[in-house]
Amino acid sequence: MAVKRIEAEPSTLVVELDHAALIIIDMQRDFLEPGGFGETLGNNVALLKAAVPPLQKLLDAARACKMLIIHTREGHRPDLSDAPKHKVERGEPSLRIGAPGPMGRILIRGEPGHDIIPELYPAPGEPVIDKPGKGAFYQTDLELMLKNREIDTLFVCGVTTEVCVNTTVREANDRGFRCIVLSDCCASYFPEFHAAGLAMIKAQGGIFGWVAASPHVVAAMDSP
Ligand code: C5J
Repeated sequence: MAVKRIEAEPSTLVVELDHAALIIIDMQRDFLEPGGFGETLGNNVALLKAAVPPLQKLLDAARACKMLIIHTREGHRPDLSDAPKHKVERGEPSLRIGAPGPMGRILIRGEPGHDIIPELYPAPGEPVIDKPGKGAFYQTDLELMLKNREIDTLFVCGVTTEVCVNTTVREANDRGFRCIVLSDCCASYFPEFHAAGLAMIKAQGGIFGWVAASPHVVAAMDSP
């Protein structure tokens, strides 16, 4: 696979796609569909849907160029033994993590709401990382998987920009990975947090990483 130039902020990047992976954060029904965790917290889940069409194109391009694609899901064991007390005890008791909802128990592994939305469903062989926290590196084997495949650059997208995407990018940056966040393939329930989340990543010469619009990345993946 060739070395590609990618238009990004704060600077253009040269990326060896063989050493890059696409990390899709938490595109789960619980965050994107009515009746899930996101909505129980009082959010308008429709705001997250804008990221789905560009992400579908990006996913197709990454699959076509045989890039490593990793999906993540935030959630907990049914007995909540991996869920911190102070995470569970937030909000209205009937709407908390583990409470029954229209898509099963909220944010519990194995429940329909915990799964990835059909539009972006993992293909056979694409790893899915189940994470108990906001960051995809915390208490998971993601770092080992990336190092074993000699990955040094991560294209990061998903929801929400300022929570799980930002936390993962910060964790990755401290572990030596170069992150490129796809601005139109991320979303937030709060448009101003989306903008601030991206601004914080690329500020100060790219203090946590780079930000690019997905058409630039798709073009790089598509070019021979
Ligand atoms: C949140 C996430 N927002 N995936 N999770 O609780 O960003």
